[in-house]
Amino acid sequence: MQKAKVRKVSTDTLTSNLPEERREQLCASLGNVELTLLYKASVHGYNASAFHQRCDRQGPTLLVAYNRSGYIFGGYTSVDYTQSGWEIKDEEAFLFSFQGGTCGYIKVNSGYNARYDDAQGPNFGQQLYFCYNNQPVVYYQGGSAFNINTSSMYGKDTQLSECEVYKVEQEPQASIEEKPWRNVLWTAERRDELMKMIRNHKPLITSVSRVRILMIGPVGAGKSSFFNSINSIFMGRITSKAMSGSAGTSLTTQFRTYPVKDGREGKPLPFVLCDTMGLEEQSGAGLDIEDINSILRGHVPDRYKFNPTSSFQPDEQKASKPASLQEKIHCVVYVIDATKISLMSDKLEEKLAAIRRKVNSLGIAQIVLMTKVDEACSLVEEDLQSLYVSSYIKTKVQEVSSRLGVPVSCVLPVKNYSQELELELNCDVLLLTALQQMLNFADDYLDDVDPV
Ligand SMILES: Nc1nc2c(ncn2[C@@H]2O[C@H](COP(=O)(O)OP(=O)(O)OP(=O)(O)O)[C@@H](O)[C@H]2O)c(=O)[nH]1
Ligand SMILES: [Mg+2]
Repeated sequence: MQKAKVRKVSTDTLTSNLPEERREQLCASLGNVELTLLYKASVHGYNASAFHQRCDRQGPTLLVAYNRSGYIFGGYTSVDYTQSGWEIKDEEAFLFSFQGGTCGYIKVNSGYNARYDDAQGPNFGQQLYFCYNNQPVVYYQGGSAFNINTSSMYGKDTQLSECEVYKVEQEPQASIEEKPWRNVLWTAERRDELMKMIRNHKPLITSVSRVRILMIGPVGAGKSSFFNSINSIFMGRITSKAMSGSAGTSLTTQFRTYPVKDGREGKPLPFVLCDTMGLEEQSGAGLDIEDINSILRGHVPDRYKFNPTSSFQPDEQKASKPASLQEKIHCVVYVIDATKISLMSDKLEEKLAAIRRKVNSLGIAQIVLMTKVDEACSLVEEDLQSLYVSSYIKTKVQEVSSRLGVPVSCVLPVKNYSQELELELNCDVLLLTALQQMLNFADDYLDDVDPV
């Protein structure tokens, strides 16, 4: 359910009730899509046959319900309505509800019986029925396809004021810019040159033998994967030393400082990638801003286990004398998932802004690594070399730059290794370019820092 690129609701003569901002959020979670309004209950009737007449055999659809208490909620199914009388398996099905400015998503369990495809009105998992009994109501009964809380989903107000079904279609192509907006040489020579520059990099200050780069970002953004990807390039094969994957909360729970070697028997490279637990929007969950402060100052040891409810307590003796410059962080990298930028909540944005203020106050260099560009744009998924001609990626880079308040030139899009079994030249070039830039930025910091 990712792949973002939006716009356009084509409504023919029907007028959509879906506010622009809500539509954009939904589109962002659905991918490169266009929405066409097929059915509108207030016009066509809260009536199962009217619904089927307009919505059967239309491919993927998004149902959006509205109640009088102001809730907007519904569900997505990627499988046609056909009145087959079968239980429908649909691994992509999900439910959603807007709470405040953010959209909550609920996955329909493992895909089986995501819907019962009968002649009645729309349902999800034979649990949540819309236009139930041909009435403007929503009806929920428990079951195993998913678990919802009816008070947070629709404020327990079962009376619908509207119910709309949209056809969801992939936009044919993201548009292509005539000229690339950044120049990259996608050649093996360039990759080798970047590797050589990184290998031979000498931090500006002799007391610092390795540049320490700290990765910070929301859960699942690709922090650990970035380390794995860089490690893979220098090892010459895909590696997965840092645990990566997806879970509701951060998979990484320890502070890890990863040196990278130049090949299996090779020398350590002049940088260390520091991996952290993911950020979460609530306070008391995920990585804590006080912990970040201690990491920046070089007080937190490798393998320190984060505790979201209490921050790192430095050893009193150690904390009283400042850590050496070598132990401190020289460059902070904000790792942001390109497919989640529009969905980033205000709370998370505020948390990131607070971290930025902290990092700014210490004068440490900062960069944004925008990951999952392959998932964000179908053009790029097909060919990574389209990255800098994709107008969609360009808008995402601008969006992340304005949400985080960093210049566009500090946003570096990459695709991490995630499911590949072999290294790929284009991936390497982008990842190495990003790493090289981190080393340069760290140099700027070291150039300016007081060595004492
Ligand atoms: N397609 C694609 N998948 C990616 C990319 N980067 C990461 N992933 C996948 O995204 C998921 C999360 O990646 P992680 O590296 O574990 O993310 P993280 O930021 O370390 O997450 P936490 O430690 O849980 O906070 C994994 O399944 C990765 O394979 C990318 O650039 N493209
Ligand atoms: Mg991780």
